[in-house]
Amino acid sequence: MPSLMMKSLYFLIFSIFISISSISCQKYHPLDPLSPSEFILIKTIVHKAYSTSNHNLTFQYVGLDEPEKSTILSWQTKPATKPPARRALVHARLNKETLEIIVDLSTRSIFSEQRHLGSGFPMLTLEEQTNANILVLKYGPLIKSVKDRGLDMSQVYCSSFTAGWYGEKKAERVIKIQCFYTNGTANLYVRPLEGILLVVNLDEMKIVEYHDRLRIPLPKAEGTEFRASRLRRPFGPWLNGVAVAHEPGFEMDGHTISWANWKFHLAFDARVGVVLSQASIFDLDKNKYRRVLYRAYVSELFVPYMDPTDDVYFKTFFDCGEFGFGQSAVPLVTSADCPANAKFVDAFYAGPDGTPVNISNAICIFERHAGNILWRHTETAILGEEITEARADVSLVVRMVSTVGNYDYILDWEFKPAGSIKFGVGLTGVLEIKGVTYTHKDQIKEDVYGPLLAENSVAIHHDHFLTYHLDLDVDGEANSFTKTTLVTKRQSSNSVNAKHITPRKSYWTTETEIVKNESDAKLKLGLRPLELAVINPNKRTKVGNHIGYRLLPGPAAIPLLSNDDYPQTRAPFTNYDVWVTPYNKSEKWAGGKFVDQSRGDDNLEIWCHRNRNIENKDIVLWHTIGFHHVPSQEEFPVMPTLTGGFELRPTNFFENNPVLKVKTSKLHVPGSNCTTHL
Ligand SMILES: *[C@@H]1O[C@H](CO)[C@@H](O)[C@H](O)[C@H]1NC(C)=O
Ligand SMILES: *[C@@H]1O[C@H](CO)[C@@H](O)[C@H](O)[C@H]1NC(C)=O
Ligand SMILES: *[C@@H]1O[C@H](CO)[C@@H](O)[C@H](O)[C@H]1NC(C)=O
Ligand SMILES: *[C@@H]1O[C@H](CO)[C@@H](O)[C@H](O)[C@H]1NC(C)=O
Ligand SMILES: *[C@@H]1O[C@H](CO)[C@@H](O)[C@H](O)[C@H]1NC(C)=O
Ligand SMILES: *[C@@H]1O[C@H](CO)[C@@H](O)[C@H](O)[C@H]1NC(C)=O
Ligand SMILES: [Cu+2]
Repeated sequence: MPSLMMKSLYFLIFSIFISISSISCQKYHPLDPLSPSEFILIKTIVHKAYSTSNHNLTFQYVGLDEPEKSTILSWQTKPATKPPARRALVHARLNKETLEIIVDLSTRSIFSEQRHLGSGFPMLTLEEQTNANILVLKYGPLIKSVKDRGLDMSQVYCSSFTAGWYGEKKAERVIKIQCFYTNGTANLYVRPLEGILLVVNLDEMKIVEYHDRLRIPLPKAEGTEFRASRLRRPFGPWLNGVAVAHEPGFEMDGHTISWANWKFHLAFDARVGVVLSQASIFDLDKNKYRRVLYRAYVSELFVPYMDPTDDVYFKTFFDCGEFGFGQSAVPLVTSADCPANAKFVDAFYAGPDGTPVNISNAICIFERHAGNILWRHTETAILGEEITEARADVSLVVRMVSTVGNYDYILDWEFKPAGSIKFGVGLTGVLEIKGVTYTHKDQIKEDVYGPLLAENSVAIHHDHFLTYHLDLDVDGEANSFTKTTLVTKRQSSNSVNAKHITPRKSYWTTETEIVKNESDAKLKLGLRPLELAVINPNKRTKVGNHIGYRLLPGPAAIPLLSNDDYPQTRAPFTNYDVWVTPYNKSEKWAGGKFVDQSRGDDNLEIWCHRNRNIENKDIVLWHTIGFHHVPSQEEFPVMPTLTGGFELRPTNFFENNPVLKVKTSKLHVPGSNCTTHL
């Protein structure tokens, strides 16, 4: 979705080496995100190497080129030895070409360089989008169109939208621009100047197309405001802020976080945002940490809009690969985005000139005391005694919010003492609005591609598909993926073996299959009774069950676009809710490496054509959760959060309840335990 130009004002360009001392004394981890000083070093090395071609080189993406998993794991067993080489992956544009450069920070040199000759372009920088949005404001034909509509140019703001790919042979790096009218509202996305569309060539920073097709009344500013300072009475309901008595009980050593029985590494990447690594859980019986998850992050977020007309059809966004989910992260607001006692972490990415940009308070970490029950039981059968045991549930949440133009995505990673990791997503922000002539539903006799939410304002139907990369290492790398089907069995009364005939006619039981190859692992989940797990086929509990983790899937939303429609050919990884691939360091992003204007030749679906063996291998689980979004009036002018998510939950991983012997501190708030009668 579009880049909001105002956003860059929040960011402070971080200048030079201040933080080095504080960083170098922290414990080093090979998966640590690139630090501000490392970004500066990368910039220096790249500029030196490409000095002949001057500094027109732009850094589109700079991220950690992580060492191979085997290298990291073997180094961790003998940390006194030399750590794995520290390298960065740079996607750069130079002279209208895309370069894929690997920089070696240890030797301060270019490790490898490749020109990308295939289809697709790298992630867009926020600055080039802002520049394009500002460039068009001086364009004569646009100024004339605005004047012709009787509007004031000083109230016009423009926003950029990736162009997608619709079979064009010629590959020019372009972006489409749509303009909006503010005039007293901060909610510009709901006031489109319908009919006006510009195309800007980003390599030349030149307007290459201009359209003014329609005259549609501008949706009203009235009723679109969301700033508390501009809203008028009546207000309500009154909500108490989040009161938390505790200091969050976690420790952070470098980027490694320990909390309750969990330990994990937290990193940040410009393209995908939060990256969790090496999550392990302490097992009281075995008196050691056991491995669960090697790496997890949102690898792509596909958002196709369902309006095939001239000014909208191209709106089929890949928020990670095109806009950068991490780059779009915003500073979090204490006591609203996160509870008052949350701990905040700053995040960094490379700006277009390679200089680090600081997103302050990009991530927050807090304990969630949601008033839930961890487990309980009341026993009344023992005469003369009533036994009640109850334990309060507490979890640790890592949160990030990414604002990709009009939409805000809240991403939560929640660690639970009982062994689950919950992945949550919240959708909020402003809907994509299309201006129409209609002011009442009864006037509409055609398909307008979404519901009318206010006069002259249609909110376009769309989807959100989030594809998570989940590299589980359940008690080690060698894992298998199992499908357990619940099947109905008939109980036959004349069965020869039936010793006791009961009146029951049926029951269900389980049939488990170890999935052998990639093609058998891709699944469309419906309402089928199916249990999915990643198990360690080489390890069993004392009573013989395979050690494993279950996937409790999130909302499944099978794509409704036809398979031959361009956006769907670029996002075939959404055709299934679950995929399993063997670990391969370079298969990181479900949408492929170069997603802007990609042509569907590099993505998760293509990789799986090899139909590799996945049994007793180091495997990666990919899970897509989806939302078909039919907007409603409550979502205007700004949308209350809609949430979804999924869970990884231990299944025969522990010998018994891992929180049986949990100790909780009881807080007593005076006057809080009063009882009334119903
Ligand atoms: C660098 O970019 C500027 C502005 O687009 C252009 O005028 C100049 O020719 C470019 N230089 C090279 C060497 O490409
Ligand atoms: C802009 O807002 C002012 C003040 O509310 C109003 O008088 C004017 O008509 C508005 N102009 C347009 C073009 O909406
Ligand atoms: C990032 O920005 C925040 C807020 O301005 C500041 O407190 C912090 O020191 C900055 N971090 C670095 C490394 O500059
Ligand atoms: C995948 O493995 C299954 C056995 O689990 C086998 O029946 C199937 O033919 C294999 N698929 C391919 C395409 O090899
Ligand atoms: C890893 O994946 C890439 C991209 O799919 C492929 O080109 C490469 O051959 C794979 N490497 C191995 C060892 O399978
Ligand atoms: C509240 O709980 C405390 C401690 O258990 C107890 O002493 C007190 O009597 C309770 N008050 C009420 C109103 O139940
Ligand atoms: Cu939506």
